[in-house]
Amino acid sequence: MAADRFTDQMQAYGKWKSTLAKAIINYQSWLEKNQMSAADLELRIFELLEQLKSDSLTIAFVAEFARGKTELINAIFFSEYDRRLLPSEAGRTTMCPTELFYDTAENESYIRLLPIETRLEDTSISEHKKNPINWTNINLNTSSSEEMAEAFREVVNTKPVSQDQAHKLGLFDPEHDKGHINQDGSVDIPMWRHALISFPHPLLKEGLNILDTPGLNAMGAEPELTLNMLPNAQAVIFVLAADTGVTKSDMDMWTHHVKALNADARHARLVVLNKIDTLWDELKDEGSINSTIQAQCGTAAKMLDIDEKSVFPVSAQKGLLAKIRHDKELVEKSNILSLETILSTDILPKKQEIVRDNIVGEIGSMVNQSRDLISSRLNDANKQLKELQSLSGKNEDVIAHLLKKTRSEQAIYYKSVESFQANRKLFNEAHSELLGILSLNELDQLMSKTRKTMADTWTTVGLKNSMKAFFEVITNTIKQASERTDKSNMLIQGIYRKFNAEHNLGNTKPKLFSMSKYKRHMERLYHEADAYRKSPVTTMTEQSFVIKKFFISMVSHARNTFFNAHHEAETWGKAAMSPLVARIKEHKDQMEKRLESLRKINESRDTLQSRVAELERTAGTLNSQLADLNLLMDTLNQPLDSFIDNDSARVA
Ligand SMILES: Nc1nc2c(ncn2[C@@H]2O[C@H](COP(=O)(O)OP(=O)(O)O)[C@@H](O)[C@H]2O)c(=O)[nH]1
Ligand SMILES: [Mg+2]
Repeated sequence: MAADRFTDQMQAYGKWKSTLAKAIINYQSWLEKNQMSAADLELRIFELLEQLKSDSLTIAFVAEFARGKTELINAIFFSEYDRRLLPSEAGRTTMCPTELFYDTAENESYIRLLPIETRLEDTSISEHKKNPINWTNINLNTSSSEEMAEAFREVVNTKPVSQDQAHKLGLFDPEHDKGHINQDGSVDIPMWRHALISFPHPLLKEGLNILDTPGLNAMGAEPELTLNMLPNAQAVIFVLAADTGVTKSDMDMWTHHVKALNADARHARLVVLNKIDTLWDELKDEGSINSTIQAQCGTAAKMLDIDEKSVFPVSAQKGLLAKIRHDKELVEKSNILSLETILSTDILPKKQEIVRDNIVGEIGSMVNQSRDLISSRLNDANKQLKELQSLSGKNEDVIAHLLKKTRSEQAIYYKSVESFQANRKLFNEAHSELLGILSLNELDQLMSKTRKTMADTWTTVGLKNSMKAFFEVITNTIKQASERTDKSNMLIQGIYRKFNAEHNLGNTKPKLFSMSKYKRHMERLYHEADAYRKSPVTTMTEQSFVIKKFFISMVSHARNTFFNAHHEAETWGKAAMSPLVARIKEHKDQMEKRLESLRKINESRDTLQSRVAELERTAGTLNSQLADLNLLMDTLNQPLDSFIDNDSARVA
């Protein structure tokens, strides 16, 4: 059934990744075998392999509570358990963000739950994740879907606490939540702040991560969701429900947490209109039902200010039921498959493109570099071969003349290497300046100052001002770093151009550095901070601890961004010159070898024949090395199997 399509695509993607990993390992052994490896190359290859291993695809479901997020997850990913795997129910108790994934480092399947009280601490969820001891662990028996579903119920567990305690945790507003007070005056709150669920489901094993988020209220209280988890997801699925239409809190959710997320083309954002079964009316014909559904999609699109075609009407509940019962007609009617198709035809290829750009791009340029080097060796061997062959039967003068000519060529070459070294120094200086600007020392000072001002400030105006000051410094730092980057890029391009032109070294191009990614990141952070400040949640909870927590995590997020920028700039600076340096060394070795063999031939003419034979052997070896590399390159550029199949299927 076509329902398996997303699963198929995920599997094809997993296969593609393991082929890629194999090719990288082959390259690694090729380098070793041919004595072309170096410590920095080894390290980079190791890092790339690790990156590939930990690659994951995150799909986040975001909406106000009770729109059917969890049911949708059940229907799309977990229908083969023949039951409702994750608890989905009416009411607003599901307030615990849940991550579903497969933890390759652990042998066991588990649910880990972080107690709700940890909200009051400054420790972020990602810090807690490093420390399993802070979590309550439940082992999962994956051989029984009943037992699994039962265990998952713990995630939505609640407990009664005093109104005061609930208020402190940001889970109770005395003005709005009067209706939720129990008879004894207590209030039910969720037991858990965050849930991690790991089990070896085929999709999760392929690297799928699913993030099920709670409603607006809890979203606002967990800055990490807004600042970290959602922006990092490849796809965010925003869910509306046909029975409620677009309410004010849906709009708030959309405006403050989802709308800004689609900042770049690599992150997909889908809008789903769920529960269309509530519009199925047996007294109406199919045509008029469909036009009612379409009209609702249209209204939703207009309110969210998006294209009408981007709203997918589905029924998660009927989709799940139909899949369990293998009721094709109902599956069709629930429209759940069209959503799956989008996931596999839109989101997965995007994800593959990212991996291709990052990993294949880098390893590809390493292979290319090796290829350039081998071709230049081959060129040189062939040139020498011709030279020596033409010497046979010539007198000593000719050889002596050639020797002299080669020596003077060598002298010129050494001169230009000197000028290269001087330029390289200039580049290194510019690069150090760039690293200085991105250095965390200064930034840390600013950050601790900002933290302090924020911690001492209790008014929104005060927080706003310190945030403004903070971003002013950040913007300025990024501006300076961009200028230094431009300068470094220009210098390095000049060096390459000059050397290529002088020595006819082909078209070796340097890798350039760019700050734009980090700039965009900070702009988004600013936007988030601004939206957060205006969010109704912050006034609703009227607790500055929530706001403060938000700004504090925002500051550490900014620090992370600079840390990454610094790291990338550092790695870049180290690697930027290496292709050229390798070519220079190679050229120098070749010249020395050539001189050496001319000298020997000059001493004894017998050497000529054996030297020619040796060069012929060398050329043979180089040719087969080139063939190896070409094969490797083909493997790296291989497209995803089933993407091709789909294309041809579509044409057929
Ligand atoms: N009629 C109908 N009800 C649904 C559908 N999807 C979910 N529900 C119901 O809506 C309620 C909330 O669903 P849930 O998945 O827990 O929503 P969440 O809070 O967004 O995760 C539950 O009672 C579900 O049974 C649907 O497609 N049609
Ligand atoms: Mg839910």
